[in-house]
Amino acid sequence: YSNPTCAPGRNTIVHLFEWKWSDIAQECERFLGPNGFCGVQISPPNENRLVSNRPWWERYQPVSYKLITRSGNEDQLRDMVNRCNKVNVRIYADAVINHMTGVGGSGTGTAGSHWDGDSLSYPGVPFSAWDFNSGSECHSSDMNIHDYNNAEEVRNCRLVSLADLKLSKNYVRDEIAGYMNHLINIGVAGFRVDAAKHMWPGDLRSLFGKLTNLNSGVFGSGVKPFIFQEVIDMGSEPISASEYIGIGRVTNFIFGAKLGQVFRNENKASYLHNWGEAWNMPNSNDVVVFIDNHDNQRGHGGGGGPITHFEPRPYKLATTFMLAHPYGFTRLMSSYNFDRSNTDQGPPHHGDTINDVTINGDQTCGNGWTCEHRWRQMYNMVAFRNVVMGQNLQHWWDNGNYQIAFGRGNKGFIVMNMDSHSLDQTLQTGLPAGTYCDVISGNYDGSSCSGNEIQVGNDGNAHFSIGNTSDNPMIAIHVGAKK
Ligand code: LM2
Ligand code: CA
Repeated sequence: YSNPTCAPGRNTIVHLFEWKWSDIAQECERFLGPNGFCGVQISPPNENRLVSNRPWWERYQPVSYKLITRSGNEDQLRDMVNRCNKVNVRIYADAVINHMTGVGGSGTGTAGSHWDGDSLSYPGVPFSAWDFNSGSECHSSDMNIHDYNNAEEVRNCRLVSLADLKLSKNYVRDEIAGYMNHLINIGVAGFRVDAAKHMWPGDLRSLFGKLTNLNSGVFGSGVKPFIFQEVIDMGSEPISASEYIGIGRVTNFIFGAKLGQVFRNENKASYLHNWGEAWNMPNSNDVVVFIDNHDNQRGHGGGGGPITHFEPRPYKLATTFMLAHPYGFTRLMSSYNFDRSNTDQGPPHHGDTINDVTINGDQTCGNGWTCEHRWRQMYNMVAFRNVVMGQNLQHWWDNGNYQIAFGRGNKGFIVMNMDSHSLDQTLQTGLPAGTYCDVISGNYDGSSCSGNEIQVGNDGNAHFSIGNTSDNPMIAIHVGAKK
């Protein structure tokens, strides 16, 4: 389940957090397909609890596996999946399968199903009390998780009082597998598995064993879904991401934390010369990497203080480094603007309806949507990654401090200056001679560069100068943007 199943030549997904299915369908056609994105991580597509003021996190409280949410209904989901697949953009669903709603209270969900968090009754599935972990499995005083040093408690007790599903039970696995197989049948390519740390690796292995192969009409026969498990492992708890490797990929939270330190100038960029496994991270092919996610960008999930779109300069640098470097399968975050003193704030909306994503004349988004993936530096580096994929990192250069450069075979080269003085260097790029567009300062339109040009000589050398006060203190060139 570790193969991302991207269409050929595509290597990065983007989390279109809280987008409507109709907007994602359009985004696949007008932007993600043409710009070489592999796919989209979508918000949970299944029925969720209605919470007053509609915080984003209500979608992490399932009521049933009916495909009706604020993002759209099943017809709209199908239309999105079909239209995205048609332009070679895959859909990865966020699977919230560790739990149902918070306990206590009752109500109806986004598809009209009743739920009762006192008696643990979810007739829309149906699940009832004996499908949840109880005092026989969970031994904490109030059934909640308190001690992250106790693996059994973390997996059998309630995460923030969310009714904890008993995945050791075959019936529960069958209902969840039925939901996931329904999505597979519709044409999704895989899943982000929410709260994987809170489920036993063995239970997940059995559950995934019940999944069907991807829709052969789209993917051909015998292709398994891509599965990446959200395991927050910062290296300090008994539950480690390595327990989940082999079942599928895992989210690498150390990646964003460590790069955050470098691009906030708290740890020298020159140390990145051996970035990857040598930094005590899992193998490249076992991880999904990212700078921030929907939780830690607002202080949820315990991930802590990553660089986000609120700090655009280091965010663009860190993302560019991630996309230029061979380590991991890359995911971009695409956010909506929110008041940082309100970590609950849901997406832009009027009443109960999520607002459309609007597109400005310069390709950026409006209506409250941040669309980091539409920033030129981001999407041009997604293309860079596609061009250099499979090429070794070579010609590393640094000044022993915060200036670094490296190449990817004879396909691409990048130079970054996070120092407090300018960079003026002639460097070996490994690239064929010619005139290249710097894809950070501008675009290549097939014949000319709208930004700066870089000359690579017959010896592969090129001269780079980057001021230290620039908004984008970096230069990236690749053979796909050569005049
Ligand atoms: C995740 N990963 O393991 C998600 O990435 C994260 O966003 C989810 O938490 C979490 N697991 C459960 O799916 C979010 C949010 C929480 C929120 C839950 C449930 O970060 O704050 O908890 O979703 O909606 C909320 C309240 C909490 C309350 C709980 C249950 O914030 O105070 O607990 O609902 O009613 C009493
Ligand atoms: Ca659990």
